[in-house]
Amino acid sequence: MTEETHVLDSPPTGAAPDWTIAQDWAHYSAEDHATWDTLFRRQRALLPGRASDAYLRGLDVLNLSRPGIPDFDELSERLMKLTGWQVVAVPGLVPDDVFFDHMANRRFVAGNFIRRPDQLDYIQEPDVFHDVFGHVPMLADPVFADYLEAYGRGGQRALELGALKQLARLYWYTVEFGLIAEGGGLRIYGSGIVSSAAETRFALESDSPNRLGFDLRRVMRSAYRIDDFQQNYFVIPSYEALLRATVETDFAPLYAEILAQPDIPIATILPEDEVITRGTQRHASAAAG
Ligand code: HBI
Ligand code: FE
Repeated sequence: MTEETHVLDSPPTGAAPDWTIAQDWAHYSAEDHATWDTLFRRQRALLPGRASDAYLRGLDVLNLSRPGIPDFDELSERLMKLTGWQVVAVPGLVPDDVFFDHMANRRFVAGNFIRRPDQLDYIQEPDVFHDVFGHVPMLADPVFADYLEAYGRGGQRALELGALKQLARLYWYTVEFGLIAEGGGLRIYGSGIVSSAAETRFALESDSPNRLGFDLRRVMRSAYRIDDFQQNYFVIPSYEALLRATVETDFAPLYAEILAQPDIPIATILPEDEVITRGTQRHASAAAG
C-alpha cells in the first residue's frame, strides 16, 4: 500500500499458501461492529454529491448499508453476479506478487480486522473498513472491475520488469486517491479518500492541493506521500478512458523511458500539466511548520 511496505516472507500460521484466511464473521465483537457502523454513518452522510455515481451505486447494490461488518461470503455472492469479483480475507499486508495474483484473478484481498475505537481517523495498515467500504463498491462497476484485473496482470509484469514502484504510483493516484470529472464538477472515487472523512473534504473543497488532468506517464513518474493528505490529485475524464489508457499502452518501453528520467517531486506542476485547480499548498506548508 506504500512506496515501502514491510511484510513477512511467508504466510502466518493459519493462513493458506495464498495468504487467505477464513473471515470467521462470528469472531467480531459488538465493539467491532459498532466501529464499522460509526465509520459507515459518518462517511455515508458525506458522500452524496461528493462520491462518483459508480461508487454510490456500488454501495447500494451490494447492500453495504446493513449494520455491522459485512460477511465476505455474502458480499462475494452479490459481486460475483455483477462483475465476477470476490472478496477474500487476509490477515494484513500481503507480498506484492500475492496481491497481484489475487487481483489478476478477480479476487480482492481485504483485511480481516477492524481498527480500534481510538483509531477512527487513522490507521497504518488497511483494515476491513478501508478495504471493504473504500474499495469494494467500485468493483461493482463493470469498467472499473476490468481496470483492476488489468492492474493485477500489469503488476505481475511490472515485477518482472523492475518497475513496481512506477506501477504502484498508478494504483495510488487512481484506485487509492483518484478524482473523476463528473456531473459538471469533480467527484471522488479513490478508496483512501472515500474511507476518510477529513480527506473527503480536503480532496474536493480545500484550496491547498493541485488538481491535475490524469496522464499515465506523468502519474507513473510522480512521487507520493503516505503520511498526510495528497498535494496533487489526478482527475480522470471517465473510467473507460482510464481502462483504455492501461490496456492500450505497451508498458515495457514506457517503463524503460520512465526509469531513465528523474521522479517528479510531490506538489510539482509541470508546464505540460492540465491544471484543473492550482493549489496554495498552504496545508503542506502549515504541516511543515
Ligand atoms: N496487501 N492486503 C494488502 N493490501 C494492499 O493494498 C496491498 C498489499 N500488498 C502489496 C500492496 N498493496 C502494494 O505493494 C501494491 O499496490 C504495489
Ligand atoms: Fe487501499
